[in-house]
Amino acid sequence: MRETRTSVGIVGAGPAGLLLGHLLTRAGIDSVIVENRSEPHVVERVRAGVLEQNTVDLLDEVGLGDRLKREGLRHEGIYLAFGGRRHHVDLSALTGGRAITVYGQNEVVRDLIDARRRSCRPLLFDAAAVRVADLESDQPAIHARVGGEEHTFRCDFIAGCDGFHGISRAAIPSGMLTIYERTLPCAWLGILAKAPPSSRELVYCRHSRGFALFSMRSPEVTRLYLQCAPDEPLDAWPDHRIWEELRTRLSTDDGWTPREGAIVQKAVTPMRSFMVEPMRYRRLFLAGDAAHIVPPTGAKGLNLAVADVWRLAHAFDGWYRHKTTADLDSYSDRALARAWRAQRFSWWMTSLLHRVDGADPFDERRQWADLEYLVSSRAALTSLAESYAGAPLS
Ligand code: FAS
Ligand code: PHB
Repeated sequence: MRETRTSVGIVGAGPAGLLLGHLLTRAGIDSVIVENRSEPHVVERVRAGVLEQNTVDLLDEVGLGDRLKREGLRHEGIYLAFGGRRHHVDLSALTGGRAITVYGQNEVVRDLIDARRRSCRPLLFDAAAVRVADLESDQPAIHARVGGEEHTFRCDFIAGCDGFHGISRAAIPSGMLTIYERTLPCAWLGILAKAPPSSRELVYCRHSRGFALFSMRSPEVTRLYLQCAPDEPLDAWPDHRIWEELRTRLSTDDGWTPREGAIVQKAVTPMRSFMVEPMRYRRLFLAGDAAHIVPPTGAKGLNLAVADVWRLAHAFDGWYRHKTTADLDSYSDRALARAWRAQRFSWWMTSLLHRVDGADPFDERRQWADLEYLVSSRAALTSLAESYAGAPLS
């Protein structure tokens, strides 16, 4: 059994864990990242694709902006579509120049892994039987079997960046946490298609048959989503049926319709809202999906994970540089304040644009009036734009 001493032990090599490792390395703070899946799995996993202005600014500030600037697609607006018409939301004009950038989460992860490799700091994939221990002590530990050998990483702090299904949150004594959750009665069927995007910007669509989203990954690849039942079997959706449904929901009276192409990936993602409070237990700090899940309609998941580790890295830096616990002690409250704002916005976007089975005619007409008001009110559009483009990190 090998025992290694480090400052911050990080569980999980998703965007949260990898970015935290990067920020700590820049601050001269030692860390180890332990991931239980393989590198190809972590890199190829298809997830988010929209980066807020502050996420792009931070990645650029910490030396991870080159490929993002070269290959990312900066969008100064989005479309809202309903009743056969697309309505443009000029994010940039409504927020004094803030915008979003479309750049796949897996590209962000690829850039972060490359940076970690260049730093020569430890990044362990395929770690088995990962568990955290001694949380009551001043030197908590991460235990894992790597390459068939038992490892113990003795840490000052542990960052639980292991997502919703990870072990970090589960390691906190249950009485110490309050959980808020809501499972939505729908899911998203998402596809990647080899088709040049036929819209320059994203289209969020409310249709009587359900929500649909037109997004993209590059000038050659379109990313599309359909609202479906939570337990929808994928084999009920042959490619032709997916395109038929996308055409029906997304096509608008001005003749716009999504360009079709070979579907290279498809998956159903359940939709839930989940929050845990506090995001800390003694020297274990939770960040990203390990602490909160938002419905993807607001494109907030990845951006929240980035905001959490930006704040956590600051807090660790304050401890190692000045031995102050101020930011460590306020981390949970401040991260939760931002997460609840993102939860509010994601829930609002979801209720505005999704069809609710069994919704009565009053609810349907009220949803319609909500959309009509939104696209006709600069004040309402400004509220959407500032939440969607993302508030500066603070
Ligand atoms: P992640 O889940 O990305 O990373 C956690 C890491 O920890 C993973 O690599 C995992 O393998 C590892 N891990 C888990 N258990 C472990 C253990 N026991 N030991 C060691 N490592 C362990 N957001 C959007 O905005 N738009 C989208 O379209 C979108 N699509 C999504 C689709 C899916 C299927 C999911 C699950 C999420 C999606 N999200 C989307 C949200 C997503 O972007 C997350 O918010 C983001 O991945 C959060 O990053 P992390 O907190 O790093 O968690
Ligand atoms: C995506 O491109 O994957 C995407 C975009 C916007 C969302 C969710 C997902 O709200």
